Amino acid sequence: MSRVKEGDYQALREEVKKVLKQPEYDDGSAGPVFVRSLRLAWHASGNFSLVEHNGGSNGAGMRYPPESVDPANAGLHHAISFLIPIQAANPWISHADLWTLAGTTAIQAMGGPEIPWQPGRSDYDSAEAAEEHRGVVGDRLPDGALGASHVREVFTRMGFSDREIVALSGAHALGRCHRDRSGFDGPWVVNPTRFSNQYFKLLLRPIWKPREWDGPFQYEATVAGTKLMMLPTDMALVEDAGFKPWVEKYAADQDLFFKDFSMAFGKLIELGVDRDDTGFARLVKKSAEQGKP
Ligand code: HIF
Repeated sequence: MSRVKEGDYQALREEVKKVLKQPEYDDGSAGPVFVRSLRLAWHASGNFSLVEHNGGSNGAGMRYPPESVDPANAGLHHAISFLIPIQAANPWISHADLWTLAGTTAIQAMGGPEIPWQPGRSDYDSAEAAEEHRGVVGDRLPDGALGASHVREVFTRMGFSDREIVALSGAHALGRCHRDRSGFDGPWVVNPTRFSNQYFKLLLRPIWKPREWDGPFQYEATVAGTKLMMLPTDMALVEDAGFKPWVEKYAADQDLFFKDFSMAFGKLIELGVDRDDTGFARLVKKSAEQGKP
């Protein structure tokens, strides 16, 4: 990996693009796991709570226990290992910035929209990570086995509307579930390395049946010879009266989906990032100080 000039994020995006192609891995691309790692980015953002004002993508606490050993994050070490050479050659960028940059670069490289991104996130050390996430990991991250009220609760807590929740869920056009990670199995769409509105089109088709197997409850259908899947949380989007109209709109209008996804995802990766006037992101202060008047 090459070292690029400090602050040259465009050059760093090119470095990320070089590691996207991984012929031996999954469907041949590191892109989907980078995006899920927007649980490294998202993930880190995904356990953010507006109420308690901690978690979020600032800090990159995912590198340390308890988050690094949280089963909800299983498999994300793949994303970390693909990014290590870039981080090693460019120690000037924080992990939290690199992970968010990698995820957004991957989405665009796979045919998706450009996502607004700015640098400035700082990393925690291991003690800060443990303190920041004490008692909050696990119950914050969404559980794919649950229904619409769970999805709405998790995302409303992060400040997202029904429209934004449905748009974000379109990320499941990428990648797949792995038996040895979540217990679920299979991709959502036929071409899981191409960002598109396929996921919404498929959700609306009356093809989904409960899968009969020894794994966790999920739906399955065979399309163009490929076995596809939906999680209960995916199916919840067409079962809920607040979510379904957005599934229909995004299935009919890919441009609208791309526009809404870009805004919602841009918002997701800014959660928990407090910027000062210069754009530098401070670590969010912890409960001890928050409790003071
Ligand atoms: Fe996912 N998601 N996600 N997801 N996700 C999985 C995989 C991916 C949920 C559950 C799962 C979002 C929200 C939710 C991606 C992107 C995003 C897996 C399978 C599960 C179970 C993991 C495995 O077995 O490897 C739930 C319940 C969500 C809330 C509704 C995000 C929208 C905000 C955050 C999002 O961007 C991607 C990409 C993958 C594929 C990863 C891969 O390794 O291929």
